[in-house]
Amino acid sequence: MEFQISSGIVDSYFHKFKKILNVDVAIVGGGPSGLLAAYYLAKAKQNVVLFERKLAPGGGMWGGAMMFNDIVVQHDALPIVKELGIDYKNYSDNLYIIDSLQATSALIYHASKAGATLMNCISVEDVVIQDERVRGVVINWAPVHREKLHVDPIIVISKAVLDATGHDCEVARILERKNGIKLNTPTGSVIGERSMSVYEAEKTTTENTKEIFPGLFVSGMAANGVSGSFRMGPIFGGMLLSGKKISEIITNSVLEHA
Ligand code: 48H
Ligand code: FE2
Repeated sequence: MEFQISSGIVDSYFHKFKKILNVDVAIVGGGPSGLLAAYYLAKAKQNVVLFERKLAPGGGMWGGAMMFNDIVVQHDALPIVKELGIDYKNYSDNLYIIDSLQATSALIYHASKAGATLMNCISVEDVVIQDERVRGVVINWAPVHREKLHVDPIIVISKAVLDATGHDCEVARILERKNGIKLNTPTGSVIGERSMSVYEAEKTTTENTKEIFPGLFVSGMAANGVSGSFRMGPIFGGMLLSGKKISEIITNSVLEHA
C-alpha cells in the first residue's frame, strides 16, 4: 500500500510534467486574469499550462479588500460570474458583491475542469527567445528561489506566453531588462502602475490587454503596469474581462503561428 501511494503520485505527476514541456500557451501567474484566461483557452481547445509560485493559485482575489473577504464586480463582468456559477448580490445600480473565497475557488475549479493544467509551487524565472520572438518560459521550484539555491531550471516551449503576474509585471520586466528590447507600450518600456483611479483604471485594463512583444501577452494588473495605467482597488470586473479578452487574442495568434 505504501509503495502504491507513492508510485501512483510520482507516475501521474511526471506524466503531467512531460505533457506541459511543450504547449500552446504558458500562463505565468494564477490570479483572476490568468485563471480566467486558462479557462477560456482550454475551452477553445488550446493546450494550456498555468504556473503559480504560491501553494494556492488565486493571487489577490482571496484577500478581498483589506482581508474583508468580499469583492465587487460591475455589470459588464456579470455574464462571466454567472457562467462560473458564482453567487452575486446587486447592491447598487451597476455594482455586485461576490464572496472572494467562493469566486476564487470557482475560477481555479473551472480552469482545471476545462482542461488547463495548473502547476503550483513553480516560479517562472526567465523566457525563451528565438528569432526575436518569445517561445517559452524557464521554470524552477518556488522554494529554490526563496532559498536562493543555485539550481538550474527546466525549459517549457510554448507558442504564446501570458504575463499574468499582477502588480509586478515580472515577465515583461525580465524580458526588457535582459534583452534591452522595445515593448509595445506608450514608451517602449515597462512604465509601472500609477495610483488609485478606479474608473480610469477599469477602462484601461481591457485596452492594455494585448501582445507587447511577439509571443508575449499581458493581462490583468500586469497589463496596466506595463503601460503605466492606474490601479483600481478591490473591484475585479476588469481582471475578469481582461482574462477573457486575452484568451481570444492568444487563440487567434496561436492559430496564425501554427
Ligand atoms: C509564477 C508568479 C510569478 C512568477 C507572480 O496579482 P494577481 O492576483 O494578478 P491579476 O492581475 O490577475 O489580478 C490582480 C488583482 O488580484 C489585484 O491585485 C487588483 C485588482 N488590484 C488592484 C489594486 O489596486 O491593488 O496574481 C498574480 C499571481 C500571484 O498569485 C503570484 O504569486 C503569481 O502571479 N506570480 N507565479 N512565477 N514569476 N510572479
Ligand atoms: Fe492589487
